[in-house]
Amino acid sequence: MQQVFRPLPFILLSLAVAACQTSEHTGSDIAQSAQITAESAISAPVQSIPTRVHREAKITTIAEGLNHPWALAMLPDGSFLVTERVGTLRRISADGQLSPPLSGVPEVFARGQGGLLDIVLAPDFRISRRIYFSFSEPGEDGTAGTAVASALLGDTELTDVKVIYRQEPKVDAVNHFGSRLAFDQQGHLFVSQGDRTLRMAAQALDKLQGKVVRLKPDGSIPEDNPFVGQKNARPEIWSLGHRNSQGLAIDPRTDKLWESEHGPRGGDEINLLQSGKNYGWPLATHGVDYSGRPIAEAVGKEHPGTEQPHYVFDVSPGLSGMAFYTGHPGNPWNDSLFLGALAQRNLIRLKLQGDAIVGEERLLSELGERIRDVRAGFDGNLYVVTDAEHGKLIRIEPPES
Ligand SMILES: [Ca+2]
Repeated sequence: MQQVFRPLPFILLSLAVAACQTSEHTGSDIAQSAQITAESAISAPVQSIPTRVHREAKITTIAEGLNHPWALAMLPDGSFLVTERVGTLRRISADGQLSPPLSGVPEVFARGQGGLLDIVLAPDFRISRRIYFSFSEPGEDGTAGTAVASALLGDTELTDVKVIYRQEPKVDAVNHFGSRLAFDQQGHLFVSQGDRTLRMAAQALDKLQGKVVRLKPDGSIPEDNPFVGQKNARPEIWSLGHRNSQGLAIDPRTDKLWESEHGPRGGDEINLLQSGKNYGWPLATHGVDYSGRPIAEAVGKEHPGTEQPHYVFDVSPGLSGMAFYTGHPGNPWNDSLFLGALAQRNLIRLKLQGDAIVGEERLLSELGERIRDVRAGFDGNLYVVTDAEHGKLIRIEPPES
């Protein structure tokens, strides 16, 4: 059984935001910069990170006034696509101009935690102009299910919109839709989905809730998926036993699939997902019920036949979108995994050595914002969206060594 890695040698860096002021307007005129100066306060020396770091990261609010933005994608021309949970998709120019909502987005179930969720570009986007997005799809009688659509991106509209995957049967529950999307280097599309608060559904191979599924780009099912041909099992399934996964990313160095998920009260997890494996929920969890009582279905932190998390947070940050930052040798943030924290309102940086997590740092705490998504741009910067009624798109220029 895999050892549970706790955030052992902690590196606590306190970030002092010298200034971060934005106006109430949208557009390039509001793009004001704020310097973050970090002074290290080291609790334990770690070889991989210098014991004294002089670093400056620069944050810039590119746009604001977004209605609960959920995900972002950077386009090759430096502009952005941003989903808003209510069901709108906007383009934001590199200098912060917001477009009106693009037409062609399907109707979404914008209740509870549902709505328009993740967005990614097709691997061949520069040629195809195709995008993929996930959403809560309304069904009959108030039911809903996580779904994925692809479409061609135009200047003001989506065309050739195809729903390539949908959770059927739909269920009457408004939370735990997930969801994130990630393409591996072979072009498989992975989709994370929450358990819809129907806990034992996450263990049922004939149900799609609480699963990560693996698809071809047209939505068809790869022949080498682990449960293809198995009776009473859905062939889309890649891994099972997930509670509510709102982070999914491929490590560009290894092509391994990493996933984050919300624990109940405590026990937020990071998992490395492998074909056909069971990640435990609700039979095994490091968290407890919101009441403080044990999870009724849980045997404990471990259960035979299930995988332990690669990394677990005893106190829940509220993990959302995540992104690898690699390929920048010499940069202090090279080989890091970034995760948005909703409940703890900051950005988590996990320092990596191979697959091992060897240090943890919190950024943007002084903003006090729920970080819903984070992406690494092709320009070497990080981008986040903040989940709020007047949410923001923020650029973070990494420190220099
Ligand atoms: Ca688990």
